[in-house]
Amino acid sequence: MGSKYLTSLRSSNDIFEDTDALRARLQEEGYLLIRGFHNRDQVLSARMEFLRKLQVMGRLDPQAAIEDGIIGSENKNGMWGGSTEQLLAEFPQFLEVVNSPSVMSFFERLLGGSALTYDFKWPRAIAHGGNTGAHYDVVYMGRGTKNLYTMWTPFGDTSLEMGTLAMCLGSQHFTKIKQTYGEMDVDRDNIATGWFSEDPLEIVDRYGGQWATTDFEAGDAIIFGMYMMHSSLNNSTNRYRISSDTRYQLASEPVDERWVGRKPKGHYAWGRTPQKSVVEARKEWGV
Ligand SMILES: O=C(O)CCC(=O)C(=O)O
Repeated sequence: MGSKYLTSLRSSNDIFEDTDALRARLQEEGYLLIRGFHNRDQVLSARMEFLRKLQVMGRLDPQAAIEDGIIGSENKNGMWGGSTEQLLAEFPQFLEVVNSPSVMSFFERLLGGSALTYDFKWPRAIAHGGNTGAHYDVVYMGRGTKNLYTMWTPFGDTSLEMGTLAMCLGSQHFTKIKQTYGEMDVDRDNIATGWFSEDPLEIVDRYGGQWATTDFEAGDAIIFGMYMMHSSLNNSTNRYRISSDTRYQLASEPVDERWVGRKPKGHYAWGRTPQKSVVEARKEWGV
């Protein structure tokens, strides 16, 4: 932290009421970090839904208090990506947080019109050693408007050591990467993982930019666009890092049909063999 590779994210709470300033910041810096964006008590109730699920799955340390979310001996993630119907059955408090009237009205204000959220959402509990490689979200959900936004919400106070989300500042302007990797679609091109790189330092050394992250508290959220490269830090603790990523856009713009409706079809071709590796693809793209 404080090196050429990693700095702190800045909060946009000071301009929260100023829609033009929020838009300008999102445009210039690629993200909006809002402290206390959600109701903290609701976030903590949703956290308990995930913890109870982990307990039922036998994933928690049985000696520890459920609230602590201590990872059990199998050290397995919980990945619960699903439709509104599936999530409503298991995690109704979670949906109350990410679909809340205040979240929707924020996106309506930011985007300047009626907003919708993709039905498919990605809550997850990341075990020790887990992390997410560097990627643009567009490669997973780029078939509708590109004016689509991700909101990442931690469900619990989440220190750097637990594996917070990190933005690559400046990556929204990596023209060559946007024109090659950024045009990829994992279901069409079937490139393994969809991650551009698992080496965050390589990106800074070759393309510039600087990674930025912060400790998060329950209630905080970060919002960013489809061409903001991001990854997560490693969870180096014995506690689950619980978070979700959810998506929002103008209702008047085209949607990526894989992620909306009662039974969204999701990724339908990605993962079939043979897959191309990103290393091979990057050679072809020249990036
Ligand atoms: O939570 C993570 O590890 C990754 C989340 C992510 O990639 C996203 O929010 O788009």
